[in-house]
Parts: sequence; structure tokens; C-alpha cells
Amino acid sequence: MKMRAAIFVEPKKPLVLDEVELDPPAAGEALVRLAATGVCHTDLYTMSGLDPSALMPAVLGHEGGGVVEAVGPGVTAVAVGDHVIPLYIPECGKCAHCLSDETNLCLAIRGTQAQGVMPNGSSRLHWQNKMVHHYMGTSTFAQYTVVPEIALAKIRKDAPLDKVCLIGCGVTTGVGAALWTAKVKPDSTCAVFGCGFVGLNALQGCRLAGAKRIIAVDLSPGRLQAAQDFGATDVVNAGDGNPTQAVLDLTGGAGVDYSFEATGNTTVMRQAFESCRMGGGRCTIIGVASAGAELSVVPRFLITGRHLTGTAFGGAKSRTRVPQLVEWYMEGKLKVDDLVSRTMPLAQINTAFEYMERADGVRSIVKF
Ligand code: 022
Ligand code: ZN
Repeated sequence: MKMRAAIFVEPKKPLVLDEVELDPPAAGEALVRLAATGVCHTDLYTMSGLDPSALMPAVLGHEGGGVVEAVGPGVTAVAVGDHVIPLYIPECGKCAHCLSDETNLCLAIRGTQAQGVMPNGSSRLHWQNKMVHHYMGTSTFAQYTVVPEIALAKIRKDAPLDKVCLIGCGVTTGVGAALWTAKVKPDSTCAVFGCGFVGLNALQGCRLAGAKRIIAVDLSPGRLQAAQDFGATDVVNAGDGNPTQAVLDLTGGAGVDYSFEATGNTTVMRQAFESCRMGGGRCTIIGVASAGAELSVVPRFLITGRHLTGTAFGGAKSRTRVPQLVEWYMEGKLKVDDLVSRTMPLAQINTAFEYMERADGVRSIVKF
């Protein structure tokens, strides 16, 4: 079938809007009609020319929501009409990682996904008689996508897809970092470095976990204002001096029980690490640094019992947790609507990237 899609053709150039051919779902796959997709920094990074693993041409996008339109042979996990969120970390339920409590990084289709193809080694996408790569197994910058059934979370049908699509990446990444990677305890102290989309969600994850003190750190007064709506009890403007010292001062010199980094900047990662307390403090790196970046730490901070770890998709077992987060949103426990700054049609997707490059707004959503 033919569909409209935004195609990544060349680094540092706008996405090309054109008709793309999409093949029907093969065995174990489903065709999804997308209702909406978020536009994430990782898409922008892929377009920047700085990502050595970027494949072209490709249909980008990994924060979508839609409705199953058809299923391939042998599909049992989803059916036509189901509302779904595509997952860039699938959950097969059978691999060593799915069976482990320690990680959410399903191994089932990892190799082919990284190569921009479906598990059987071929692409469902074609343009100008050439193969087009899938992206993160999701390719949501298009009217339709084909994804493996193990990469679809089935969600309740009354949830607005143009909001809950954000649970497909940033919401789960931030909230999950607090709940499922760090496992924040009630009455604990937390600090979140970086109050963009993911940082705001880490803040609300700390709030949901029952933390008593939640310190937000950012350079922007506007973001620190938003941070208070997402659970911050204290704010630190990182431009007013050493933010690590400010966090230590706010915690009687000790540092916080849990710190989080949500910028991708290695200097900020070190600040977050040095802000957690000796004797069991935990720092969780959420931000994705550029290829080749290195992080230095002073070993003394480790031998005094600080933990340094990272998270992908908030440590969430995807098909299990995404529907649960949708429930929490529908019950009013989880804020999502306030994260949407702009909604636009696919034809305007390149303006969404312009806003993102200017750090203007929190999240743009493309509505099909
Ligand atoms: C997306 N991310 C952040 C914001 N939006 C994000 C976060 C983490 C990863 C990727 C994107 C990530 C961490 C660990 C991995 N990835 C797995 C690496 C591995 O398997 O060796 C990751 C994932 C998917 C892809 C690339 C990297 C891909 O499909 N191309 C989960
Ligand atoms: Zn993302």
C-alpha cells in the first residue's frame, strides 16, 4: 500500500515528505495505522550526522500510538482494532533478559532492529524503487507502520492516542527511571538534573514513589517552574554556581538518596553522580550521550558506596508496563497532557524539529 511518510534521506537536511510503499505484515507482524507520534531528541540526533549507526534512507519516529489494521500469519498477541503503542524495546517474554528481573533489554530481535530491518531480514518500506530502513523497529513518522507483535503494547481503547503516544518513549523513560531502575523509596530524597521532557517525567516518577524531597536542577527558570508542577519540592538554577554544592547544601551536606541525569551531557552526569550521598546513594543516567563521549568519575566517590548506573526506557518491561502507565494516566495519577506544547500535521514535522533545536516547548506531537 501507499502512504505518506517523512523520510530521512540526508544528515542535517529536513525530512522529505513523500509517498512510500509499505508491504503487508509478514508472519508475527502487525500493520498499525498511526494516530499520533511524538518527536524526540533521539530522532533529531539521528538526523544530526553525529550518529555513526544512523541508516539512510529511513522512516524515523519511535513515540507513536495507533490502531491495528491487519495482522500477519500466526499473530496472537494483538487483533484488528486493538489500540497499541509500538515499542522500541520489545518484550518477547522468553529470552534470558525477559526472564530476568534485572533488565528490560529484550534480546529477541535486537540484531535485525539495529540493522533497520524486520526479524526476517527484509524491510517492509520502499521508496523510489529502493529499500527504506525501519528505525528502532517502530518508524512512526508515517501514516502506517509494520511492527513485530512482540513490539506492541495493547492499551485501553478510551485512552487518547494523541497523548498516550508519549508513553512510547519519554514518559516511560523518566517515570520508569525512578520507579523501576532506581526503585525510589518512600520518604527518600531525590535530585533530577535536567528538566526537559524526560526530566519532568523523572520528577513525577519520584513523586509517585513517595519521595519527600525532590530537587530539580536546570539552567532555565521556565523549566524550573514546570518542574514544580511535576513534583519538585526545591529548585536549583545551575547557572547560579555549582549545582552539586547546591544539592549538598539542601540536604544538610549529605547529598540525596537518588540522583538522576536527564540531559545527555557528561559534565552534568558527573554533577548528578557527585550529588548522591555516600553509603548507598544511587545515581541513574537517563540521558543518551553522543557517540564517543566518555564520563570521568573520581574513584573515591565509588569506594565510599555510591552507585552509578543507567537506564533504557526506564527499565520498563515494555508490554507489561506501558498499559499500566496508560491506566495511571486515565486514573489521573500520571500527568501527560501538560507535556504537549504543540500538535501539528505530518506535513509540518520539520517545524517540530526547529522548535526542538531552539528548546522552545516541551514536546511536539504529530497528529495524523
Ligand atoms: C530514545 N532513547 C532515548 C530517548 N529516546 C533511547 C534510550 C536508550 C536506548 C536507545 C534510545 C538504548 C539503550 C540501550 C540500547 N538502546 C540497546 C543497545 C544494545 O542493544 O546494544 C537502543 C535501543 C534500540 C536501538 C538502539 C539503541 C535501535 O533500535 N536502533 C533500545
Ligand atoms: Zn525517544
